[in-house]
Amino acid sequence: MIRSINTLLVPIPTIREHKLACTVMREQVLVLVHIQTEDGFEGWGEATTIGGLSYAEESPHSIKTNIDTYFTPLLLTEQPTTSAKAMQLLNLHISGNRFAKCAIETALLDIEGKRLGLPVSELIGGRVRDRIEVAWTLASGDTATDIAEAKQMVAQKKHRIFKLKIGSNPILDDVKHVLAIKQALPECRITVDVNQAWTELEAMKGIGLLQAGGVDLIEQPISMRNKAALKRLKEHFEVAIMADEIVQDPQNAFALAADHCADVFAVKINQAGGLKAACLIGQMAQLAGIELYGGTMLEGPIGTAASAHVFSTYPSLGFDTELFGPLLLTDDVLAQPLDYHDFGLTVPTGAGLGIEVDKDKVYHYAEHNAAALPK
Ligand code: MUC
Ligand code: MG
Repeated sequence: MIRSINTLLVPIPTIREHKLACTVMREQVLVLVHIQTEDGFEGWGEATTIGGLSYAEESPHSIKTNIDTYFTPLLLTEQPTTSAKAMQLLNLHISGNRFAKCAIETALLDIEGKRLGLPVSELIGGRVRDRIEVAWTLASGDTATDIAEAKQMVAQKKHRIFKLKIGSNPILDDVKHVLAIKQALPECRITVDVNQAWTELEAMKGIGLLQAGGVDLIEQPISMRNKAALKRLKEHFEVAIMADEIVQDPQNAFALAADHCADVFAVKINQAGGLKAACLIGQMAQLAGIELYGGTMLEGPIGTAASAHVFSTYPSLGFDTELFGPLLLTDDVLAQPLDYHDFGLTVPTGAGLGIEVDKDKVYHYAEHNAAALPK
């Protein structure tokens, strides 16, 4: 039996400004979900968005409000006995709200894993890898700062794949910035994320120049509403084109996969609507011959651990992951931080998510946000 479901808004400053085409981030607000059961188990889940409502249709506040107002009464009344039954119930009675659903499913799977003594990865298909490589996103807004940051990351064996956020400057300025970084780091994989900022014509020009300069992957160059144009770009260029914002729930991923609209899918647990939905998207991509990339909604450590469990189950993860969210934050909310070393992250092995949340830290940051405290 579920005894309680509490939600908290936990804002944590970022280590530097993080500039995307749609927003500039100075903090990340983690929406944490804490579920307790009558038989003494507790589970944690997390949802994040990027820049409030800048990136997607849910915000930290909408996630908290909708869980408190709609999800929690439904779950406490119906008392589903498993995470699968809970998700069935939520999907039947609540439309949309995939980020909120993801946070709830994460907490319930954490509990289920603890009860069974198994890591979440074993409940959602079974892990085939214990370590995953992690890219870093250079987004300071300044070329020299980005190069210095990247060189330091390589020297410290933290990251050797770099993603650049572009799309907010004139195309030729962005291309110059990317190619300067590619030239300064010839051994590294350099990818760009345009976050939908270009028109199809701009994308034809920009991608052509980036491809000629040796860039390795182009992410969501155009609007998520223009599926046909994404397919045209994918067919026109040799460089791999990755779908991100356009990949949403499994239903919509199925249509994209069937139509082979991209070379690579970025999968994000929040965007997918949960961990099992993200596994399903991975399986569909695999069947359609589409490569996989483990994406991030810049989650903190709880969402990142949950994502790592999902990506550990993918038979192949050709373009690796970008699970660097916790490293962008000035503080951690775990008793023991996630294990990042040698360019990658170790998938936790303990029961459930395999992490221990530092409640004092959580409440310390939540107190900066009075409305965030549990009732
Ligand atoms: C996105 O669009 O991929 C991932 C890394 C980052 O800096 O922003 C996110 C969102
Ligand atoms: Mg992206």
